[in-house]
Amino acid sequence: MEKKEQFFLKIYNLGIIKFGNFTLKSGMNSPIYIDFRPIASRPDLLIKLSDLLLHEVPSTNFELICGVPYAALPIATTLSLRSNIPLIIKRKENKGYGTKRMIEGIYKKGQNCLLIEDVITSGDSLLKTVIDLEKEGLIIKDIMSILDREQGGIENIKKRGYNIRTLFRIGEVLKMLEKKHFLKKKERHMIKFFFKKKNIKNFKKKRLSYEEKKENIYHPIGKKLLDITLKKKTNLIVSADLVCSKNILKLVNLIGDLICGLKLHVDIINDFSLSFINQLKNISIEKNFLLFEDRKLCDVGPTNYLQLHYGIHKISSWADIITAHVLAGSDSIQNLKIPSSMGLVTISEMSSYGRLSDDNYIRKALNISLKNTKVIGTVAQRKIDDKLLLFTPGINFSSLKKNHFGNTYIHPLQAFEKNGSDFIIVGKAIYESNNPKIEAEKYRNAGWKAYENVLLMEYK
Ligand code: 5BU
Repeated sequence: MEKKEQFFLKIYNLGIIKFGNFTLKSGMNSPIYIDFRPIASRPDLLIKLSDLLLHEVPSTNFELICGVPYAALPIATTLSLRSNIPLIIKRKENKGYGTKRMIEGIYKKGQNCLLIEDVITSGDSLLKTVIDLEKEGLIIKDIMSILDREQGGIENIKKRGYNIRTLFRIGEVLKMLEKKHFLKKKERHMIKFFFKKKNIKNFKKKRLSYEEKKENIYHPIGKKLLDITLKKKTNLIVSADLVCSKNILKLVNLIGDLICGLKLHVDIINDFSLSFINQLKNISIEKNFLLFEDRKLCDVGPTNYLQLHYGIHKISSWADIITAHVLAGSDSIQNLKIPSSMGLVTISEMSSYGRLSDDNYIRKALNISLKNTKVIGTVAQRKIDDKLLLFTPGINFSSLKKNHFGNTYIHPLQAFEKNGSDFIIVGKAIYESNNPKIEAEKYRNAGWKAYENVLLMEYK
């Protein structure tokens, strides 16, 4: 233990633990951020670390070593060099050209592979790697992590039948750092807070109610959408992807009472006119829902500005919400002169099959969204910061529709439970059905039930 302690104090001095307010990959907030990457620049410490890991591996019955990308790569490499056991490299995403392999190196199906993870929180990203390796026919029995944040990850992995061990546990190391007077007063305070939170539901991020969300959202349109949702008890936005204005009006008359928003693609409407929009606007006021133009602005700022305010659609004159990609960077949505009565919904991660956005892009898109005061929320397929509303398209009850015409579909329950959605967006499943009203009722009820279930589940 002494040896391990000494070692930890050395790596601590490299700045591997940071104190502040961080959002982790899983979407959880944390006052502590741990990053082992600086060790890559210290060969002496890398060697010590891999020797400690080798000493504690659950068994020595493995023929390959693999690190969870990217932080564990240099550590796994050193382990391979120290033990003379071959390394394989797991890619985060396939390179899209050449062999398109997800795993590089020499290996055979049926070989036993030791997996190395740096920090384990929920265990979700570790499980993704395990699944990818197993898909290649490799056998994963043993997993070694450097530090366990003690937030349920180890139990989660063990439950699935893997042997997992960790070199350090957050509780132990923080206590040790305190004992050795390595921590400042403020840091000690943060740790106390950390432990308090940790005892509640494994520090799991709880789902905020719509009422609580309202406190977090400053934009009037964001608040208005939440008010409507609460009043009408519906988080359903219907996507009326119809090409004839008469049919849109017909649909809206049927389902207007059941929705908090109506999503349009005005550029697909054959007989678009501002008088049609006026009629729609009147119904939206009468039935109390917002008009959501899914324009997906995606150009440089000045062009986005023109597309928003001019042309035959004059979107800014009637839409309550408009969507925009942030592919062109934060400035592209900065000076759009959006009316104060209109909110922006960014697209951080589409629901489409084979979407190109990776974790890095999504993180940057979410950051841009958080910093822009016009943005009320975003489209993403994961949990996001509570200061944004989360819109989820690609909703269908039927599992047969999992991958249909390039879109992927999930059940409303999954949207709320897994992704932390606030609003479900449903198109074809409603407007193509024989009875859109009944179908809209079903989706409305399912969306609301899913929301209530998640509230209960996490408030336990
Ligand atoms: P569907 O019929 O339920 O598949 O309709 C989904 C709607 O949401 C459709 O208008 C799409 O253009 C829109 N959409 C989507 O499907 N996925 C996304 O990531 C985004 C929008 Br952003």
